[in-house]
Amino acid sequence: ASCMNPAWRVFFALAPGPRARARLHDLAGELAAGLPARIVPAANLHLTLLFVGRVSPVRLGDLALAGQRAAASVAPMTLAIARIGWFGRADVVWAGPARMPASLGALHAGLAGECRAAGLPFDRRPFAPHLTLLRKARRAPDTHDAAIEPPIAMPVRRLVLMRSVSEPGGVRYRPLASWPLAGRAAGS
Ligand code: 2AM
Repeated sequence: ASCMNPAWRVFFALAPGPRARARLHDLAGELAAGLPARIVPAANLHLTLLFVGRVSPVRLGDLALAGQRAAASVAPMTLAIARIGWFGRADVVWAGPARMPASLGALHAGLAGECRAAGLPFDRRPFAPHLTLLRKARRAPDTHDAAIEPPIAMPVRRLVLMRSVSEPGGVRYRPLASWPLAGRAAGS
């Protein structure tokens, strides 16, 4: 019965450390000036690698194996968050890398491959790495498509499996598990 086995809404993500988180939240505040929009709380800032969606918690073991395997083959990296963008359909203002770093693409592809092999669902749309800064932004900020100067350095050492939970105060993301990026850096 579905009431005994409710689905969880889960996704794989990268979480900014405290310095990057603070800078991203400051940037969100600047971008929100004069815009009808909602600032994403600092604690909620993340970069989604693969959106899995609704799955039964009985599949957590499979998700953990997929996450662990994908993380094991990619080296730690520092992302340069260098660009501001706006998804007009979703009313989202975001920050992200200016170009797709190879290691980030490899992590996304690895996760997708593991989830496919395990028969786990996931969003198959093309990967557009971003951290959502503002929601319900019905206009683009003036700095839409602008560079972030200097870029925000976001060191990434772990892959995180997150659960999205709706609470009275809004959505909240709870880390369920995480794995170190344990691959060797290219050329080393
Ligand atoms: P967004 O920030 O651009 O909305 C939790 O919902 C996270 O998963 C968010 O980072 C969200 O991106 C992302 N996501 C990716 N695909 C999604 C989908 N099909 N439905 C909901 N969230 C999705």
